[in-house]
Amino acid sequence: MRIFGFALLIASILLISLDSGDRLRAQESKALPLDKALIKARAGGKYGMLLRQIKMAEDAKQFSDFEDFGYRTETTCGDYTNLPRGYWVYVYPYWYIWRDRINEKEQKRAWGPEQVTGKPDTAEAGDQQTAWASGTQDGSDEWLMVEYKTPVWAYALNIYETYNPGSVVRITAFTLDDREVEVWRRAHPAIPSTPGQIFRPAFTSRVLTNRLKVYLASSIVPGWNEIDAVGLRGEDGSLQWATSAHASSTYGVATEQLDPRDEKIRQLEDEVRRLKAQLERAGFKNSPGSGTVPPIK
Ligand SMILES: [Ca+2]
Repeated sequence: MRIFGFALLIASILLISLDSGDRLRAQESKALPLDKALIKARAGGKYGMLLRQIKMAEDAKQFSDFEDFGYRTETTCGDYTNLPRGYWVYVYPYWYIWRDRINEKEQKRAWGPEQVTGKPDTAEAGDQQTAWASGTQDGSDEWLMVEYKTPVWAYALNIYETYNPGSVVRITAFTLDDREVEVWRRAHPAIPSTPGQIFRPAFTSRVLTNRLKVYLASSIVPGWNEIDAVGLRGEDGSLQWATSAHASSTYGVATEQLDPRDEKIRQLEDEVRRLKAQLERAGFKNSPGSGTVPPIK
């Protein structure tokens, strides 16, 4: 009887461990193909401009296979640090961190990176508000990240350089698991004799992607190196225009819309300052250790 009980115990331990192994395998098999996962992570087209994608398979325990977690400001998660603020969506086994809520999209700022989205609309070469301009003319090198609706095997970019062209020196593409892969580079900028150009670098490596990063040697190509639009050519001959854009800096930042949360925090800070001032006027001191005890006269 005792032996039977022991055998039963062993059998149940075996069953439990088999079960957890099965569950792990089931979890692995439920990971969607990455292009489908990307669509799901947009939460019905609600989010755009992917900033980071981090692998956190263990979060499936808490969030199952999908979670629209909303706007987050924390900058660390597990072993990951320096994460950008944004809208977090979990699609097993990744967190996707998006910059934009599409339906809250503000008007395009003059010279903002959002001017790069859509078809070219800068008719004439020159310093035009309908193109992206970096924060300074030559103060630093810059980059421009462009995102497209549909991942394709990327073949080339059509870069509409509408002011001081020739600064593009490197292009990378992000794989659907967020690895940055170099697809084109040259050692030096090449300034054309024309005031603008459509630059069409063809890639030297194959990547399935919908997100690319264009690096500009802005510091050594004098003046603002403005870009109006960036088309993505697929190996299948398709051409897409960017749906979102992100940049190292922008001249358009002066008119940037505040995040409503930042505005709320600012209001609260003002309120705290006002209250502090009132307290001080009433004879309460705000210094370490003094608490709220009024000074002795
Ligand atoms: Ca420049």
